[in-house]
Amino acid sequence: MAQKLTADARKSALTKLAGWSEVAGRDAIARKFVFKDFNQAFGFMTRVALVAEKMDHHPEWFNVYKTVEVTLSTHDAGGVTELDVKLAEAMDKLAG
Ligand code: H2B
Repeated sequence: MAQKLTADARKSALTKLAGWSEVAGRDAIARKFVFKDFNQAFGFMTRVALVAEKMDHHPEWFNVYKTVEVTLSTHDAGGVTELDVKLAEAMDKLAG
């Protein structure tokens, strides 16, 4: 099972993930993506869903129109692991 990152490792990973930040009061990272319109936002979610399913690692997310708010945490580990960092990187790439 993926191991929870130490606070230092999490902070260090975040320096390479532009736009992502720690969630207050929870061992998780979050980013808000804002697209041009709903079509772009939903297309992003569809592409991420395919990656997430392949990774067997899934985001918590909330969509309103062109905004997608994402929280990543590894539920099985009770905090942020390398899987969350990998999924965050994939999301950044897919967001363009
Ligand atoms: N996604 C996330 N974010 N955390 C998990 O611990 C997790 C997951 N576990 N997707 C996976 C599915 C697990 O429940 C299945 C059984 O592999």
